[in-house]
Amino acid sequence: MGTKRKISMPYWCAANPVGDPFGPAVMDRITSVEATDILCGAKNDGLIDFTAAHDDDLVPWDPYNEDDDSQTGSETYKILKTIKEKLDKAGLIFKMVTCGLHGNPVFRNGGITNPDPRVRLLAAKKAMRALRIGNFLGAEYFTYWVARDGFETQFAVPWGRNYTYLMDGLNLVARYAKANDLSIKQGTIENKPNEPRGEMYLPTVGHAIALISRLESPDFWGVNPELLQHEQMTGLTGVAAAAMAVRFGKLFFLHVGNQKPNQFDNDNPVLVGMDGLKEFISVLYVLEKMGWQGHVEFDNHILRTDTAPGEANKTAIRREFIELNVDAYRTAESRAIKLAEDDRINSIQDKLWNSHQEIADTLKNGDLGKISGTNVDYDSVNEEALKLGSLDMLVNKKIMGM
Ligand code: XLS
Ligand code: MG
Repeated sequence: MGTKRKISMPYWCAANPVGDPFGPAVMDRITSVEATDILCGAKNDGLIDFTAAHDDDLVPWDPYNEDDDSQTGSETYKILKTIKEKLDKAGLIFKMVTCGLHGNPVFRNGGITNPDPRVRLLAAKKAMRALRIGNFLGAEYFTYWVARDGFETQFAVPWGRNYTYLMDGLNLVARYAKANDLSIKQGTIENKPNEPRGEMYLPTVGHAIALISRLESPDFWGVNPELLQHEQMTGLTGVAAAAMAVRFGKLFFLHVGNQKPNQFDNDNPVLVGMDGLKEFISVLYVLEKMGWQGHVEFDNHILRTDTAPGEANKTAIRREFIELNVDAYRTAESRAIKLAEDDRINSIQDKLWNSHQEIADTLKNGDLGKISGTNVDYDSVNEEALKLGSLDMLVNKKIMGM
């Protein structure tokens, strides 16, 4: 059968007007209410199941009016109410909220790890407001991605304390969600190696999982790695990252897109771009084999070549972008499921992984005397060639539909 996963398309991807460091936005901008209409349309047509947003994707932040989300007469409340009504009507589930701590210039030297306590306080209050907004829309997850919590200059960081600040900030999120009985029951950490900072404090999935073990409520927290982008930016593989997170019960959901290894954060749509086809199918294959039940969330943008200004384009191109991503994701997913069900691959793996069960049991049971007393014939083990190359060729041919 295979797992047909639920799909989330966030506001910041669908609404992205696609600027880059070398040129301004190409697409006409849309409001959060217009973005809601595009997303609800995609839900009505069976393309997506969930959505997600930063606080700033929905309503602007005014640090001098920090409770505007709760004041029923405010413009902020009116916009949020309109969005909620539209989402409810379409049955589009608002799955995750995240707090934007990268855009506003006050956070240019970091949000929750900023060495200046005044900035950390602003970040904490903004995060609490984002949690309330998420609760209003029924979000289940709060995501912390490292944003500007990082550095370029080694001597400007209060090392050690920066990780204490990080833990304090994340502990506050979990405490606020629990104390107010918010709809948000879980948090996720999204690692990234660099960009926007030269270096970030949580560059890998392993860093994030290690940090979680030191938090006040480790069960509240998991990870949402962005694959392929955030691992492959530094040449790491998302396959091992995903597998480790699943094995530790920490993969809450996945951000997906495409990436050419060792480049800037490409954020290409799934499968689109020079590389990544086999790597992405491999990630989905591993998740299928490991029985992971979570959902995927796109985190990518329209190729700049595929954007165009203009009133008609602003809706049509964004809609085509959602269709392209869903088509690419479902294509990769169905190929991954076929590979997981392939008898030849399964029987080769069985021979590689499930031989000599008595020895495997001895090692698993860990009885020191029994391990010392068990012998293998070194020469016969050493003289076996594994033929992993032909397994890989078989997989490649199947990916190519041969
Ligand atoms: C940036 C991140 C970001 C988060 C949400 O690289 O992927 O978009 O997913 O803030
Ligand atoms: Mg992401």
